Amino acid sequence: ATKWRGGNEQKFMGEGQMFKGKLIGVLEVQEARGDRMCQDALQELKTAIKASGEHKQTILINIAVDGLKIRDEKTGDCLYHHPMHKISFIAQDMSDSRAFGYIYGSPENGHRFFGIKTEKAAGQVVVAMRDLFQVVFELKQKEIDDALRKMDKDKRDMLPHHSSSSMQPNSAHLAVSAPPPPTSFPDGIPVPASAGGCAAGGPASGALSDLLGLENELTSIQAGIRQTD
Ligand code: I3P
Repeated sequence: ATKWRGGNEQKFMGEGQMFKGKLIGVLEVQEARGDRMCQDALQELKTAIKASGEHKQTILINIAVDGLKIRDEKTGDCLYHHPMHKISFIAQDMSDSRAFGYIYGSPENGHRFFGIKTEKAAGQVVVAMRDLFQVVFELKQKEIDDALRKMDKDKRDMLPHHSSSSMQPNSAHLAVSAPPPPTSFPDGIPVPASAGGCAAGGPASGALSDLLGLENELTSIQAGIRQTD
């Protein structure tokens, strides 16, 4: 079961948590998740960098609410910025306590594995990413809740003759206001089947598609939490 980790939000505001490391390499992978695949990718990247005779690029890893940023340590340039909802898997190197990797991407654009050597124990970075998944999940829940409240209010404003209670069944499906532990949605946040159709027209279509985007992000974050548990 997921432990409730309150009070973590502050750690991930602004620059968030920072770790030193080296970029072992980046490799295209076929799947969004899979430990065996990640272990193989790490070994392949390590072999390749060694064979090249080059030093690995030294990096700073920022872990914050807007995602994970990999910067060049010397120049400070941001090399990659990866929002958490597109990080689908994290794997610690089984043969090296100072290495880990994660998969970033989407079914449309493909998945890439990022192999990283850490200055200290890789577990520290993995724990920070897991805690961040939790924090981002809670923030997204709040955003959805606020969006639903606003949609209900807009509907009431636009349809003064409808009682507000007629809107209740719709929002009940999506209600996430009570903060249950994320594992209480084993199959993801239920989105009403009719919602996609509704998005095609009507005054609330913009708000609804935003909401569905958020729901998808929430579902991805949830998958991340489950994986890191
Ligand atoms: C170095 C050694 C270091 C490694 C470094 C290698 O090889 O393996 O452990 O740093 O990588 O060059 P050697 O012992 O032959 O000098 P990490 O442990 O941080 O990977 P680098 O050159 O890519 O920094």
